[in-house]
Amino acid sequence: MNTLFSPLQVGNFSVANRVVMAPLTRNRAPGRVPNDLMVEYYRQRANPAAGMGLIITEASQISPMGQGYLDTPGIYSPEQVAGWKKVTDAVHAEGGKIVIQLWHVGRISHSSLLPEGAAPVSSTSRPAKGKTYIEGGFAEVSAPRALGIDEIAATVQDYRHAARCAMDAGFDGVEIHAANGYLIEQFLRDSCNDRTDAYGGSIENRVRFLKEVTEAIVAEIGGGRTGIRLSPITPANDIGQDANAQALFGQVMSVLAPLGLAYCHVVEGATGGPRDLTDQGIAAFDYAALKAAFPGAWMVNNGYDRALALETVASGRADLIAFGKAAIANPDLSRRLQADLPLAAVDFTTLYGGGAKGYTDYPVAG
Ligand code: 8OZ
Repeated sequence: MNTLFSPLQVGNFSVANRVVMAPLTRNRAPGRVPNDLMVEYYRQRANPAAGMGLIITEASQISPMGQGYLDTPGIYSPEQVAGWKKVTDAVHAEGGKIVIQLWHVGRISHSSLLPEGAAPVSSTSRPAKGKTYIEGGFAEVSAPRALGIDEIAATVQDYRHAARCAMDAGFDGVEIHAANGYLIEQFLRDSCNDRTDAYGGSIENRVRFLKEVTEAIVAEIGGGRTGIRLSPITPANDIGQDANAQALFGQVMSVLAPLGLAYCHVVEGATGGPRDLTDQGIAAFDYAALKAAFPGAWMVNNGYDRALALETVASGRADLIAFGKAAIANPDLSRRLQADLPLAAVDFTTLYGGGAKGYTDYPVAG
């Protein structure tokens, strides 16, 4: 029987246990380049005998236009590749595995973060309601501009370039960030996408951008090095609910299934919030139907504690469990879970930005 602590082949790479560090934005890359403090943070969590079987990096923008928050790292320039190479070398020296999350925020951005003060880009020109974090503090997101057809093709190439950069930086793979109301989801959901061209309207059209991005990355680095993250019903970032999320994500699975992806990572419920949204009038979602349609490994996330994680892997409902706050506060998370030691709580005041405090100073147990 599989347990949370048994190894698994995930596409082209193997993991020593099923405890995964979720992608976690920390805003500690001034200049957008990974630095030595980040090397230490990931190194501390990398040895699977105590830490994670797999690390997913913080979301990393694929291009200058893909950035939406202050001091998030990129994966498109030679300096960024060199910075990430130090991270992957440190993780691999500990015996760990690491993939990088490829991110384009779309309309969840602010002009002050973008080249020449440009407007953010999206599937739509309608702004989201919400705030981002820029130089000096929180600010309303800026109104976006809808991408033209030729610009969509160029953005797909930016994803492909970023996947190549990830390989040059020594990553075991990439995770496509198609969740949480960012660019890919801005195309997916009919609550946001108001296009009338081949990328809007029908479910097939709205899934087209995700399909082209995923196919381009798979052509560049192979399906066995590619994962994807989805969040079918999250209300994050003012994305709104799709009129038929079950059918939409059914089509996403039809598109992904032939591509031989390493894994699919699903945020269940509201990102960082309740797992069950039916009391908010949001229809219950059948995640098992998606899993049944996907041939790769199945990763789940959102509010998993020890008991739910153990039961979920043992029952076969998922293969891998991604932990967010617990992975920040417990560099030795898999050892604590295995020995049933108490978990340290995360300090919310040091999540975004800052230095070593609340980042590399969380102790191991004992
Ligand atoms: C928290 C703060 C900023 C970004 C996500 C990348 O929700 C994020 C994110 C989370 O996927």
